Amino acid sequence: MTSGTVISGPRTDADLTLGGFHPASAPDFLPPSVLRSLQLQRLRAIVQRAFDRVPLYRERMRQSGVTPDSLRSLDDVQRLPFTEKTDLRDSYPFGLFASPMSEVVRLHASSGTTGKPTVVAYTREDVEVWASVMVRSFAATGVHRGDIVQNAYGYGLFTGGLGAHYGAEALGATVIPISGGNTDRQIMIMKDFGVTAICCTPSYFVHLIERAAELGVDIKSLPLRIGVFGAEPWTEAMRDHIQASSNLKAFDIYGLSEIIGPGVGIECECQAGLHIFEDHFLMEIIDPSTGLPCPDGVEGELVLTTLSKQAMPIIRYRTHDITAIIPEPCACGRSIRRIRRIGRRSDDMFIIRGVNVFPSQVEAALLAVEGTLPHYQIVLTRDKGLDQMEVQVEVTPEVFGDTIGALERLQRNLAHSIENTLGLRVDIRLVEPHSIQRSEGKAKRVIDRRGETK
Ligand code: DLL
Repeated sequence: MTSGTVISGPRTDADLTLGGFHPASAPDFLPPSVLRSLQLQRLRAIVQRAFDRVPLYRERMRQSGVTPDSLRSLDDVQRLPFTEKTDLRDSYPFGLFASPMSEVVRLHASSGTTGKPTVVAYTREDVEVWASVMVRSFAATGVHRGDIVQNAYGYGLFTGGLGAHYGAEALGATVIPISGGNTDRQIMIMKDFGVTAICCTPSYFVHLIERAAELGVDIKSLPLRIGVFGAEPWTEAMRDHIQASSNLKAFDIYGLSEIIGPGVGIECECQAGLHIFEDHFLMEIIDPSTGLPCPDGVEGELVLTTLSKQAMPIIRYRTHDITAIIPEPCACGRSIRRIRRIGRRSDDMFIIRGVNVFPSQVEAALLAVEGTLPHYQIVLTRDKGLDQMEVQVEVTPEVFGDTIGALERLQRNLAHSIENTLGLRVDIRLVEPHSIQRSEGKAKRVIDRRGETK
């Protein structure tokens, strides 16, 4: 048994349906004081490992005058230097590894927007810990042995596919490793195999719903119960759309390759924030401009430290994901704390005529108006030095066939909804169904052409 797997607990019938996994015996429910001392013990060990084995960490710790054995409390983590994505890029490909290649059993990589990808490594134990947090993730949503899981996250260097695969399999569910894309085949399999749970990005699931309708498949009549959606920001309005157009319950799953992949955190059946698997990931929320800690409940940037990853420990990683710790305990009884849904990244923000805009605000404003589909794109241009923002949004086929007057009314309503949210007048372009490119993975919401125009 590895540190991440289930602590032995009662063997009941429920145990058996979960493939031997009993949620109540998982570290999700540890008394907070036990959890905190486990975290401190692991923090000290991992910082020592990073210090001993990774020159970059040793150098940084020396510069800031911190030694691993000077960490006396969890708050002492704040004395350690941050790690940025550029550190991973600068150490490309293997410079941050803390294990010899003979112990590394897996590599993944995430394609950055520029240049070389960032590479991440796993020992056998790391892969087991990853599977264990994914087991706990699926179990939190109600997936169990006997479920048929269609895994439409991309397999390959992206962590989504294999991460969800190992977890679902370890839980004892039946996995269909279909990967992303080939939408018509996805729908055929979903129907013919009696799929009960699906994993993919929320934007891809919206596409699947729409394509199923075109193929005459009524998603609502299928046994599909649970959707495990993540890898990109989405809104409550999007969840409402998904749940209303299918009969499944849609859960938000969070993760990032640098930390482990999917399975850093997930919503439980209460759907009220994401529980972070704190026994493996130490979280902090900081003010992104000062680097200082934010009190619970206050929004800031999520900073994560891996507490058990052997091949590539990551200390105080600046995720750029904006969220807040939810101070109240969850009704599910898990003691591991929750964060709010990640609606945005600090580097997603763009500024239009002095107003800070996040794509998720636009999504929420659009979906508040009936008659649109959650397919939209924001196009930024510059005209005579002035920034322009156009929101292209697809309308439903019924609306598209409507009178010019009705379309103009919709356009006005959308413009108002966005103006109310952002305090900014933007151009709205209603486009016909299917004209915005569908993504099989992470959706691209913003096209910034300001550099191309005058
Ligand atoms: O997207 C890992 C993953 C796979 C998560 C499948 C969930 C499901 P990366 O490609 O490294 O890893 O991208 C990580 O994606 O820093 C966030 O900005 C964003 N992200 C991931 N999950 C969510 C989510 C995977 N649930 C980056 N909500 C992160 C909002 C998310 N953003």
